[in-house]
Amino acid sequence: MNKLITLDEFILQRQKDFPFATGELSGLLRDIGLASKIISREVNKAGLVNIIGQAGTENASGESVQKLDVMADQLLISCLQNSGECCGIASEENDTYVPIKNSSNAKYVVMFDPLDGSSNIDVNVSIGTIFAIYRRISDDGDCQLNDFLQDGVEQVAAGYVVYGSSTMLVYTTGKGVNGFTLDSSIGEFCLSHANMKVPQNGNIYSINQGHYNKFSPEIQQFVDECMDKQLGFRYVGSMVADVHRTLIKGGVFMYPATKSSPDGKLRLLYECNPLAFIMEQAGGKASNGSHRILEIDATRLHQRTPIFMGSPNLVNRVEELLQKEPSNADANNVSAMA
Ligand code: P6P
Repeated sequence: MNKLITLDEFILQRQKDFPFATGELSGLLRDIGLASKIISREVNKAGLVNIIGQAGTENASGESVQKLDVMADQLLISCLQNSGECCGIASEENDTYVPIKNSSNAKYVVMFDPLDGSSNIDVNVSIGTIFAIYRRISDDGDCQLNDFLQDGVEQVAAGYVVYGSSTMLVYTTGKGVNGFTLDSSIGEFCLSHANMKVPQNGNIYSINQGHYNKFSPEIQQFVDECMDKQLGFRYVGSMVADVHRTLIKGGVFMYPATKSSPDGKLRLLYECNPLAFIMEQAGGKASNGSHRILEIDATRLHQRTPIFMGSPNLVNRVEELLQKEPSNADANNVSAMA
């Protein structure tokens, strides 16, 4: 039987990968792991304690907030406050960033979507937490907005937790991707998916096909090609679940621009960048159709971006279609989308 390696043990082992590592990043990752265990417990008993349901408030995106969203957000903030390693956070649930006063001189900022896919909570479908860790760029003292408006290539670590048939934490610090499954009997995340690699040639496409009529002609053509080739079609409607499946089984996850959402729906800083970092570290690609997600200029905390990510063969085809010289008809269609 292989030796059980817990997340904490793994993080400490890998700390040696970082010369002059002072353990602060390791501490942050452990604190996020702790918050995830508590969120998992609450998510798994949601139906029992009737904490499902509209909290009555709206988040920064104007979407109705479920009570679990609020709980997850507050839990992550308090764990990060206690860590002493984080000088500020930004989250989907908060209009602006939140300086952490008792560790204002700490080296890192953390951005997260505390409970992505929350509309699926009521129907017991997988949901997730997504996080990105950056080194601050401002001087000591309270963190500043520009600490958060960094391009994705500056991430020092990123990861997600998927609360599904099991709870898994998957993360990278830029030296590969590793997955840990929560063993509730001992309350530990245990290494279950070492050195994860995405299949280079995928055969699953994942998109909300219900929006087909709102897609550009190029995306409609790609979807048509997938159907003509009889690729598998899977769409959960929770980004973490769809990306996790793509990471393991291959394929392409897409949330393109549409006529009503010219920048797509998904958030660059705390959804697309961390998941793109993981996908690239696993040998996949993550693009907005023309550029690496990780190189998109971050200008606003809650900015959106179209995203195509997964097996290189499929992402390359999407980019090829989107970058071909538009015919007159296409050009007219694209301008009509604006
Ligand atoms: P649609 C969940 O609400 C979410 O933010 C992502 O997790 C998911 O990929 C997307 O929205 C689903 O959006 O428009 O297909 O329902």
